[in-house]
Amino acid sequence: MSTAPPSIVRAACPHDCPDTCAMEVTVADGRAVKIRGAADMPFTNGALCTKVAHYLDRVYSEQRLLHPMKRVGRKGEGRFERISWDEALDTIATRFRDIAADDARAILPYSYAGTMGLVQGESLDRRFFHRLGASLLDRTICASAGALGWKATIGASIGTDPEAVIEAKLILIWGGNPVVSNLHGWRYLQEAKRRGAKLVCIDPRRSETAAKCDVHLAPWPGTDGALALAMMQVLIADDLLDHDYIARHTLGFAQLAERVHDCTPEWAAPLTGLSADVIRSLAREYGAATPSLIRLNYGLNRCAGGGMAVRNIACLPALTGAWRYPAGGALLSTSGNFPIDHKALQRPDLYPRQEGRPPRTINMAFIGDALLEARDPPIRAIYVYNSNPVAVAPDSNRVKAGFAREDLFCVVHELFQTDTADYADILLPATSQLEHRDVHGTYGHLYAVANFPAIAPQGEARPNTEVFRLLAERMGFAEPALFESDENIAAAAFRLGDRRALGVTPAALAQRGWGRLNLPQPFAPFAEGSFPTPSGKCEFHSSLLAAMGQDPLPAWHPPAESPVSNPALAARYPLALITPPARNFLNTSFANLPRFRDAEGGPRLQIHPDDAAARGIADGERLRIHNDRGEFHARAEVTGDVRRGVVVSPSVWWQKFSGDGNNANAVTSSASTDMGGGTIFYDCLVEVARA
Ligand SMILES: Nc1nc2c(c(=O)[nH]1)N[C@H]1C(S)=C(S)[C@@H](COP(=O)(O)OP(=O)(O)OC[C@H]3O[C@@H](n4cnc5c(=O)[nH]c(N)nc54)[C@H](O)[C@@H]3O)O[C@H]1N2
Ligand SMILES: Nc1nc2c(c(=O)[nH]1)N[C@H]1C(S)=C(S)[C@@H](COP(=O)(O)OP(=O)(O)OC[C@H]3O[C@@H](n4cnc5c(=O)[nH]c(N)nc54)[C@H](O)[C@@H]3O)O[C@H]1N2
Ligand SMILES: [Mo]
Repeated sequence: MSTAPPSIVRAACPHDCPDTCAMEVTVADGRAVKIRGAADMPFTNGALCTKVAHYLDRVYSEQRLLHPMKRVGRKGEGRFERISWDEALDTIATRFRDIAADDARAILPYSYAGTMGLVQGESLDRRFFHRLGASLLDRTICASAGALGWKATIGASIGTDPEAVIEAKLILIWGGNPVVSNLHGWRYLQEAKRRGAKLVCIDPRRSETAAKCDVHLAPWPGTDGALALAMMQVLIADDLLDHDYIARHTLGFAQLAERVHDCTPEWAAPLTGLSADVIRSLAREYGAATPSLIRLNYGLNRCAGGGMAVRNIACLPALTGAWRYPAGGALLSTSGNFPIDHKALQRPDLYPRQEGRPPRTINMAFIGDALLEARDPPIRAIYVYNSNPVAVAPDSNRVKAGFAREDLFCVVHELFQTDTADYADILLPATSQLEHRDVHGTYGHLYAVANFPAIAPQGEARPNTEVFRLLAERMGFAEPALFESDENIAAAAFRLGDRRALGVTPAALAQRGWGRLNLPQPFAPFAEGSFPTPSGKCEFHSSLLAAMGQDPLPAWHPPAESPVSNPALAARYPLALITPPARNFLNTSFANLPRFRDAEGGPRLQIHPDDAAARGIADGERLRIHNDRGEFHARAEVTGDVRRGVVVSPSVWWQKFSGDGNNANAVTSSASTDMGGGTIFYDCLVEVARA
């Protein structure tokens, strides 16, 4: 018995993906009955990916957490008992007050990109913990190395307009797998191919994307920096340069030329595992093509030299002048185009100034070490939201040991009972994107997208912002900034009136659901130089790195774990493991729901036939993948899609759905990248045996 005609509500895909789709939700009788990509938003183009097309599975899953709970079992066991919101909030406020009376820095917020929304991801949460004087969190787990390498060279997270790439003639897809992780961006790359562009994929394995490109080059993981240096050497030696662009728009060319003088293809060949001929022809082809584009992604920044690798690659288009063309240049992220006032959203000024208590920052990537080893003060409470650290952080045995500390007070705010939730003392139910207000920038295109609640919260679920308003009240905080409404935060999230202002007013954004940034179309950001670096030039010689006391020039930073850089370790653990995003998961989101688990078919390990034969491994057998840090199990997929010496396990599985209670992060390393304090997930030696 329908009482009202169905209505359509505008929404934004909240997930950590460069595509940030605009969506339309059909609601009938208070229930969301259909979700689809907005047809009028150019980048979304009416389509959703295989995951979010089934977002209603997630919203209405019987696994949703529907009311607050407290732990009754052991930590990690996952046994809980229902309590009221009042009891949950009072418990948290009491514990926080007790701890803060000694030193509030013993309280740690822990969040990442469960939602990329500016309201639910970085507003009242940050304001609350700033006001409390809690430890600050350095959010490094994904992109901090590459982002810094890019920034040192280009100045900000700005690059080629992803809609302009269709006119490119040569495209290097480098350390990314857009068919899986940037599907809407892939549509434009494919259109370029249809118009005659040659696509070259640089990836240690034949990914879904590599299979659709004209050429696939498979370097050893973590060696992209050497490949890019050798390309520069060839461009310079063969004079495939745009001298006018270099003279007017770059800094430090002479020093760069000297630095790469000996980085010949013959030098790079044994490091990368590619032949000198292949490297030389790649460089020559790159130097000759106009316009040429590099679509890089963060896959290549998850290694010890990840920051410098991105930096070296970012130098290439300035040498050839590819930035002159809207379709040329390079693209890592578009996020720096958005006029977002992070300070106004997050209000770091609320942090109390206390004698002898400077703010303390914890690197999220190494949360296991922090929980087990941090002193002055030790971490006594952790509040996790928008993240699943027990499953996604490296070296998970350490992470689990940290979360298992009996004296640690742990709050988890979640939609589902994740691996992390199992360690909570207080577990709070969170709303899905269809149940709260938000507004989004993105890192993969040039449109802002708005999100409106389509349905009432499921059960007693509450948005992040609402929980922080309630906690602020219980803590006795009085600052109005801690109680601002979601609507007001959304309306003020984008700075209006500056050069890169939104092309629409907040009212129009709310009405239409999306709006393109006020940038020319097509947009060639550095055609006339004007790089957002201190010098205004593309900095081959980086003033930023020099000021940080680091090598100011492009350099070779080898992987931490490889046969060339660490032969002793490789003698025991000869295979390089990479664990890239699985098509049907979004990090660990979706990986608990049957539809997506079935589609992935269980944890698997791709291994080359020669490596399998040497270990007596047959296709389909259960394997134990191990090193000194730990082990996980997966089913063998014997395939020529990976190069000899490299094994691949699409990720990130929930530990509790993996059969053996571990996922790939049981073996990944918690060493840090060369810059930005990032993670080295794909820089990891293992051995493999039949389980
Ligand atoms: N379906 C799906 N989409 C996603 C995600 C997901 O989990 N699932 N995750 C999202 C997130 S959080 C992010 S950060 C983005 C991007 O996430 P990224 O981690 O950049 O992942 P991909 O774009 O899939 O690119 C990874 C590719 O890099 C390759 N690779 C690994 N190591 C190296 C290396 O050393 N050198 C080179 N050249 N290649 C290497 C891998 O084999 C893989 O094919 O994707 C987002 N989109
Ligand atoms: N081995 C390996 N490990 C990896 C990677 C890899 O490629 N290989 N990728 C790394 C990368 S790139 C990243 S970005 C990280 C990602 O790590 P995370 O950002 O932790 O991503 P998810 O695993 O998706 O966990 C996000 C959680 O937030 C919850 N959530 C969503 N919306 C809300 C909300 O509104 N409120 C609250 N309270 N919770 C919400 C979701 O239910 C989900 O459980 O993982 C990293 N880990
Ligand atoms: Mo990420």
